[in-house]
Amino acid sequence: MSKRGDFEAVRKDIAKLMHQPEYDDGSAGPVLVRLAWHSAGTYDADTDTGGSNGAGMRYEAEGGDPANAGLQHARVFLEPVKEKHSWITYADLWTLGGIVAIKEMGGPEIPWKGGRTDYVDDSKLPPRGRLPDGAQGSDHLRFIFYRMGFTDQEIVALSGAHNLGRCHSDRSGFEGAWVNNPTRFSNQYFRLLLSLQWRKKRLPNGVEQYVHYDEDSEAELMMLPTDIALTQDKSFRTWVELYARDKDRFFEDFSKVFSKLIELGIVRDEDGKVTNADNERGGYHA
Ligand code: DDH
Repeated sequence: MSKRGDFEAVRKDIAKLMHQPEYDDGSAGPVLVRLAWHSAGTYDADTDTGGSNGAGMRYEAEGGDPANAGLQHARVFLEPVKEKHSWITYADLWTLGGIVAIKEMGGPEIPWKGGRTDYVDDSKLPPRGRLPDGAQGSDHLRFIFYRMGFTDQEIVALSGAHNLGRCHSDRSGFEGAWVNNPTRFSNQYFRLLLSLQWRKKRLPNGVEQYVHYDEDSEAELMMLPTDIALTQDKSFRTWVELYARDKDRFFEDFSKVFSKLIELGIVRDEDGKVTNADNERGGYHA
């Protein structure tokens, strides 16, 4: 048990659980990043519903959304950290887990502040269907991400997270990793999007994705239809090209936009204190 509000101690314990020899590519990192993103990516700016406040994925309505299949692994990885630092809210822990994982995998430092609540406000619950569907194209990407208040540039920067981790046919129906080293954060995803020939492949389960057979590693790399859409849309493509040639710019923009993502729906006063989290019922102010 650490002192209430000692987020440094929590960060250290999250960093320690990154190495998971029995899991996927030996790292808990990618799935922790996806947990942070899905906890926040339900936000709707118009109705001010969804977002990371409330940690709604603990409950069936949100946790059982097929879009969240597999994220229980990330929640289980973090559970010992919650047990040890019981003062931290799940909403803070899940977002902090993502940014610690990105840093541990060689990514940028991402600004993070605590203060999210675990109180579930029924009037703020997101309906299912708010997270993106990889089988779609650029119209869908804009529909989903404009709803959260992101621009085309931010959509492309966020998509660079697909440099990490992999698809699992028993979770999303898609299969494989985007890059050869999926536990090292870089701009490789953008470089491969532009430099390789991607051909459409129908998997045995009927799902269609794009693949490239890499001779060096003798591995098949993959892209989702939504990833390929970033190269086909003029406005998106400009940013893919920039991030493919300028890794520092990608790191800088990714840091800003991921930080914006995990703050969606959180209102703070000038001292950074959250003003729209119900503390009485399960929240904690740093
Ligand atoms: Fe993603 N993502 N994602 N993604 N994502 C998947 C895996 C991972 C889409 C679909 C999928 C973002 C955007 C999109 C990560 C981070 C981020 C999988 C595979 C699918 C499908 C799941 C599975 O089978 O286990 C689509 C569509 C979009 C979009 O429309 C833009 C964003 C914005 C992020 C982010 O973090 C900012 C990560 C990391 C993974 C790897 C997870 C793992 O277990 O490994």
